Amino acid sequence: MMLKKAQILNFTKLYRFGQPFKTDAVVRLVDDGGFEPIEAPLITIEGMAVALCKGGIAMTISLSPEDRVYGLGETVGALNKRGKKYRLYTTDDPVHTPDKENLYGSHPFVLVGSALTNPFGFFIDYPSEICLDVGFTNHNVMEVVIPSMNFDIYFIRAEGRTLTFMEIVKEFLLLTGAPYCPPKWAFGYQQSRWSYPDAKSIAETATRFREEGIPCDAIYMDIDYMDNFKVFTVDEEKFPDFATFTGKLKSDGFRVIPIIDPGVKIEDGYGVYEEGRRRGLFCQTRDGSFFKAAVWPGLTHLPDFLMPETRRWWGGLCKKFLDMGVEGFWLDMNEPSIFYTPEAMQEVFNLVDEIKKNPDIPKRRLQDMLNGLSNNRGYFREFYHRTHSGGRISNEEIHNLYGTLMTQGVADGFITNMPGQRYFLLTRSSYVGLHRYAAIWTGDNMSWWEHMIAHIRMLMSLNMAGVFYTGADIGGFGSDVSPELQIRWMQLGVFSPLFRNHSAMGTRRREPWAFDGQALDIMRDTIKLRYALIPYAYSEFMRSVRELSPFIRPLMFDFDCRFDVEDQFMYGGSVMAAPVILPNATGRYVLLPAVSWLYCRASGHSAWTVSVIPPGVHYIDCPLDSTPFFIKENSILTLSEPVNYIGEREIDVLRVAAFVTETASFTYYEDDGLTDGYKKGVYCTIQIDIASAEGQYDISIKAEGAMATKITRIDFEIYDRNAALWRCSRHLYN
Ligand code: MIG
Repeated sequence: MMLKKAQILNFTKLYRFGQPFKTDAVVRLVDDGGFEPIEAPLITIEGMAVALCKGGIAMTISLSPEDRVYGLGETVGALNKRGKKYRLYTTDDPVHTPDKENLYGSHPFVLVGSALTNPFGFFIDYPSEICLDVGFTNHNVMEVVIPSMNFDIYFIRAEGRTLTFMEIVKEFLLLTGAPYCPPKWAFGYQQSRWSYPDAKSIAETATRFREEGIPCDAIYMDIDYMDNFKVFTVDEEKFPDFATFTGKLKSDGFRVIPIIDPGVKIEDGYGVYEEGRRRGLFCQTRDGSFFKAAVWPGLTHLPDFLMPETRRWWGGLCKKFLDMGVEGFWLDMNEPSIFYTPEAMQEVFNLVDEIKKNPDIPKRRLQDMLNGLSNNRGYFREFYHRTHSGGRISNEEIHNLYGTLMTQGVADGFITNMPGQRYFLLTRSSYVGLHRYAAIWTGDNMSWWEHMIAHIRMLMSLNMAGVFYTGADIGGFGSDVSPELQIRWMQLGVFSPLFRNHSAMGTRRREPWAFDGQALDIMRDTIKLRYALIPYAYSEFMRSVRELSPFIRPLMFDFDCRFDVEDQFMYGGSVMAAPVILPNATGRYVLLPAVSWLYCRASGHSAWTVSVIPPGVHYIDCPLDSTPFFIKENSILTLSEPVNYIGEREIDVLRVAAFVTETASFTYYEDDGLTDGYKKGVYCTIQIDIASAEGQYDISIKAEGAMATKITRIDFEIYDRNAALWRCSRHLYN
């Protein structure tokens, strides 16, 4: 076994096994001289037992009873990963039941520890399957199997002092890079559907939002906008004048976000196909012919995104859409998803022929064969990518990178064609490193109450993996939704960075007006609450990115508490969300750690019922028409009047809601929301400090920065320990 070791950053040691494939996950690279060889036969590293297993390596870590295991990004299962098996192998599985081991992304970053032990983290940089048995077979043992001798493992732990979970995440982000910032409008509400059939129906949907007075910033175009599912085409009959269409929508405050799938339809005369074939940019089979995979367009070729040339080509193809006013894309099917291959389908036909001749063959065999068609593991061993050294590598060996490489191509297309501008980019499949230039959504969930908690868990786990801007389809993608579930899910959506209502073909409509009048009113109020909170959410999101600390995190990360709470989360530093996630409930239990909390039951953006609740476990009332959240003792929230879309008008009056028993501070943040200027310091802040002083409050506000703030007045609503309200206003003279 070839092994060497290097110290990186303050708390990270890299162990390099063999010659790993370069994934681009890590930004802090070590050159060859930075390593020291490990000579002795290896039995343990950093307390993990290492053994040869299945042509690769098995690592065993013993867990103490109080250890929590967090991380792994996008997976099915609890926040604390203990008690389940996971398989990191990207796949398009649309049924996220609790027994599933893998989903669309691979995020091999794990945190282990508790308040009693010295927490540590590790990241295995390896782009194909990793299997983890996290205290499933044996509650006190975690086993990690990597079927390869070539990979990097980064081990994060401090010597002589204890790292917190927050510090471990920060170290991981120093290693892998700062998270992506979408444009500010991405914090608005977004409407999607598979599919709005044509330009007319999208325009009508947009108009309806404005007529109903429901804020909305983006509308999605699912696969039916294309001509016969041919990627980078637009069906001219359904979308006759695309540039005028996007321009009109933009002037009403809507961004249009088309979907892009990787499979290129095999069809003579179709330019993308012909160019890809001519330039040899598709994945090949062993014999050097282009690999054929069936997806939505029928038979397609899959672009070989491992080749920089293919990524540049793909990024360039996006330009046509950017020129027509598109400012965001949504990338799907990039695990990659394969419905079947012609060879696999031929086997089905053969079996059918056999059954025709011999009726004794059990029909079950046909059923099993059909079930095994889509995304059969064997397909990924049958096609190859070309490497930069002119060799080739099977998809199986770098499987988890496919979606990330595709996304990189599109991100570079934006950066080249819209220099200095922020772009909106959402992808389904992902690997570590993608968090620097794109966001993900969590795929095809269902309209099940059970998937609300799955959404909350993924928000927290993905934030640990650096994907701060993320979310699940609000209301659930597959199956029909009840108005109650849709409302409760929208109330969770208020605290989901990506707040997108999306649903599958054939399911009940989800636009707020598709329900009864009362449901519509509640949804409008809920979305307005989201917009009212943007001055807070955006400030805290941008701070999280600057400070490399997760925007959304479990209570355990902020408080020295021993409880695993999976259905409450911190949303920035001042707010805890505690959505109602059970049917027919008019309230819920909450665990309030450490301090007192101001419970806000918000029916809309201004009608709040508030009460102060001491630390402990409490049952809180929360009828269907109200969104529950908590303001932490001695913290501050900044709000504004909701707008119909971000940028509709300048926010010049800030509303501050604060719960102050001693002192509280908050940094309100403002930038143009559209460019990368923030990276060069082009933003401004208002430092707000409030101190309680004998039934009064001392308030100090201080604007700073390279830009002048637009805020001219701040209206304060300060609650004391009895929830008594004190109001005042302050002017800013810029
Ligand atoms: O095979 O484009 O996850 O959001 O609406 C299904 C149609 C393909 C899966 C995506 C979903 C999208 C759907 N797509």
